[in-house]
Amino acid sequence: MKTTLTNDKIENMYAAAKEAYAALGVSSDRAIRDTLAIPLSIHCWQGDDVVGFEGAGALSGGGILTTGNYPGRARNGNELRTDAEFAFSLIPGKKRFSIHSFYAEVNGKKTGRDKIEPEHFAGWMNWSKKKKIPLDFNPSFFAHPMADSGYTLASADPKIRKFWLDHIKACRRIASAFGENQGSPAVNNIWLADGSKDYPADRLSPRERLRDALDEALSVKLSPGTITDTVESKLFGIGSEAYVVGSHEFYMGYAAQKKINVCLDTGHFHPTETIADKISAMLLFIPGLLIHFSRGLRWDSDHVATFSDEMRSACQEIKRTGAINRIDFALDYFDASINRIAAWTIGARSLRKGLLEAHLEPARLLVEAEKKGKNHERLALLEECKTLPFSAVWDKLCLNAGAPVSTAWMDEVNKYEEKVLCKRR
Ligand code: RNT
Ligand code: ZN
Repeated sequence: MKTTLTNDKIENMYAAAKEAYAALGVSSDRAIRDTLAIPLSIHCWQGDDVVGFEGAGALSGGGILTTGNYPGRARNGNELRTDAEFAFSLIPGKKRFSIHSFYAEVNGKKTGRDKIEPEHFAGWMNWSKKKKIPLDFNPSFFAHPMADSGYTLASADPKIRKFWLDHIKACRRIASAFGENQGSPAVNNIWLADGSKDYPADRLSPRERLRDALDEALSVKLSPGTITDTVESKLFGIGSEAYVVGSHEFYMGYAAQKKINVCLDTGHFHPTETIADKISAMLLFIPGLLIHFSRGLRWDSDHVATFSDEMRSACQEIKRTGAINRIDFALDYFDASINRIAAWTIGARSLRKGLLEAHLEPARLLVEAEKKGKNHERLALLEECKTLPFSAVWDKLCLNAGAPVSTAWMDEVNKYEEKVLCKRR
């Protein structure tokens, strides 16, 4: 889609915007710089509909579901990496890439999830090093026969529990190898769907078993500074409508006790519950947060993330709390009904926008108004901010980062679709 924005126009509009923000005590140059420096962890699984490389068909189980069959799903590591690189070129600022354990490349050999090793991720680690894209990791407790009962680490069956315990231990070693390889910690995010469709008679025992399993897995010491252990809760999923073992309260308590990070997925709460207000409260008790930006829509928690009020207020809260360096920003959704590269790009550009907007807030003035008891001024300022020339600063950010400005990226996606994606049959 054509954009009429030439570089000259962008610079001129930016100059005027810069003055408008400066009048409120905000440096837009600095906002752009600081925003671009924040790494966004892009989730690999949007690129292949959460199928992975184990030879499975469509995603099944684990309370999550991909729908749609838009052409061009990535079918192997090379396609997924090539697609990701292309998407990265459309997304301004620093990027990371998050992969699941079932994206292991085992060269046709059958390797159980309980036996995967860092060497099965050599392709990923070489790519990561070459492209300077740090990796994050996720054990995969779904889409597997050992997860068919609906229970994994919380299973009452010791054989099943042992299998998943070996899996999580293997995953932590792999994440730590990523951290070693990239010289900075890899986030290892633990999410499991264990739960039940209808009201259980015993809610406690599975939670005790999950706690004990996590205790055992996390007690394995790894090189310091190579891994950030994180736990992700959920309110309900498909087939776990009545009960999820790893609920918010469960992991909040667990993480506070163990001093590990919590992952807040924006789609994992009651449909009217949002995460912004949780941030300052949780950061008092745990070292940090991973945020999975997603978009809940009715029963689904995994629609493409957009520049929504929820995303914007989460970014605002994080900036206000002064906690940017304690947050890992990530995307988590999967939509197979649209071009997958566009899906990545829409979510990531929106999140970058949310962060920029938060950096452009006249924080000092807002706090001053509040301290003086002038809450009408606080509200008035917030309202005025909504119509400041934000898009001029956003366009300038894209220009500075060498990323396509405005709608220009959509043409690129269409060309790639024709040249590359449509040839995958
Ligand atoms: C599912 C969780 C989880 C997954 C990924 C694939 O509800 O949000 O993070 O989406 O691990
Ligand atoms: Zn998630």
